[in-house]
Amino acid sequence: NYSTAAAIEEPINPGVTVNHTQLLINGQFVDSASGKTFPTFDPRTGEVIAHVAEGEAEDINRAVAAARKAFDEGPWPRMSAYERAKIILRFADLLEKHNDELAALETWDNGKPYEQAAKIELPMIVRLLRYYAGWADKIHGLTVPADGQYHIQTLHEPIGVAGQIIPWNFPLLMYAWKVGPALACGNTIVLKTAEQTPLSALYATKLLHEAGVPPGVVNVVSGFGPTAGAALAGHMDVDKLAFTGSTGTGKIVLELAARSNLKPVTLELGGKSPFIVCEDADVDKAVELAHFALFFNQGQCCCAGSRTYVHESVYDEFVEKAKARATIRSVGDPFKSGIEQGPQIDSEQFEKILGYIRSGVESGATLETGGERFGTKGHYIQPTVFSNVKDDMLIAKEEIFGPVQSILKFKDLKEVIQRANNTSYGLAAGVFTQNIDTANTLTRALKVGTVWVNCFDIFDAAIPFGGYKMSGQGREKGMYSLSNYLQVKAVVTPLKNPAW
Ligand code: TXE
Repeated sequence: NYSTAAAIEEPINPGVTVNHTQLLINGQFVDSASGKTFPTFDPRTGEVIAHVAEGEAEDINRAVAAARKAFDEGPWPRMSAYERAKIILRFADLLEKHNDELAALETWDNGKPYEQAAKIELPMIVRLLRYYAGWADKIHGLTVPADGQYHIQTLHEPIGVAGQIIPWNFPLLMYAWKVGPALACGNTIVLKTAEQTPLSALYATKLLHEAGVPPGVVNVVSGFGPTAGAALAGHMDVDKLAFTGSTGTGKIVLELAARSNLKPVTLELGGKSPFIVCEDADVDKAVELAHFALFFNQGQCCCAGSRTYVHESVYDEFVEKAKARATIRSVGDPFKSGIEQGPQIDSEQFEKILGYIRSGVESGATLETGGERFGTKGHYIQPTVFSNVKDDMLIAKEEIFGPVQSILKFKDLKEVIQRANNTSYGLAAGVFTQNIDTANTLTRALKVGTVWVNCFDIFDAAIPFGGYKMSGQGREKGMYSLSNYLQVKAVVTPLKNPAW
């Protein structure tokens, strides 16, 4: 709570050293072609953690060439799927072994609570890689009946060199969502990390090589979007692009892909997800879940429940309790045990969020609690709750990506469905009700890629994730992700002696 502000004045030592800051190309750590580096910062203090090699177009060219060679000539797509699975499983084992160091790097670079990184995210990553290792030797085509005397089969082949661009909010989890299915299908990869969080992917990919992945199969380039990212998206020799980030940048990379070689693109973009609390809800439970849905990861989740719609019959009680819950949210040094909320990722996001808070106040929403920076250093923001939010306010329309809950009132189901869907986003929704008919009505009516009923942020490896409308294209996780990384080849052979 706010009385702990003093606790952030003396940042806790992360207890880990940064050993890998170069680019990882063809199995080797190398400097960037230009020799340039850029700093990555500690969000707790704004101080530099390390200087990291800055990849640009020429480095992307080198990495793509290595990935191409590994795909066209190397063992990875040719080895038995079982051998590939064993390497992915060994990788998962090594991540598990280095759980605490990886979690510490993640917290240091990103600002998320260490306990969240170490006890939730790293285990999820390990689980997801084991899930995809399990798929590797179960990917196969079909025999297809057709008119005429033909034997027809489909071959499911890896697509080739996958370009992958990831954001900073879940650096290692986004890395795993991307590399897991691509590797299981036998592809090679060039992955560009977010400029705010380059560290954990370099460490993890070093472990992947220890696990036995051949050189050139996974190449990691740190660098900025308009240089390294754009070079990857627009590369003529990249066969597929997967992107997670903002909707604006999603449009740019889709255009770059189209203007270059028409590579297929999957996009996982922003959201403005409704969390709907119905009149029959247990208010205490709904408050806690809505709080989690919005504030988890400092509010930096693409699927954050950032429009909390509450039925008028329980609205006042809900607002009081949501305010009380936010007031006791423990904010502080993310390395400290029991801390629920650390700093925002960087000064840009910090300023953007404070700007949205000002806009909420100016547009007439009621600021119930919070609203200001927390402490005096770093990028901490007080858990903030607005009530009396109207659909046309900026805070109800745009992605804030911070610890700011907006509570809106509704009267009936038809109305809330219409309002929940009245957005260009369609990533996720939360539905809180005890009534099965209400739940069924809402889950079918909401135009979103995931509906969580009486739960939120359940991210099992097998559950597909992705958006309707401008929240994205395609699905990640689960079996659905495999098709992003496979080509289907139809093979047609005449049957010589069909009658036998
Ligand atoms: O995103 P960008 P930013 C949202 C969130 C946040 C806003 C801006 O609302 O406040 O986006 O964040 C790379 N060509 N999300 O600026 O720009 C970039 O280097 C190729 C939602 O960080 O989308 C990084 O690796 N690549 C989101 C990645 O794109 C480019 C997670 C994401 O950065 C590029 C993050 C270019 N021209 C932010 N420009 C989610 N869906 O979870 C940038 N990049």
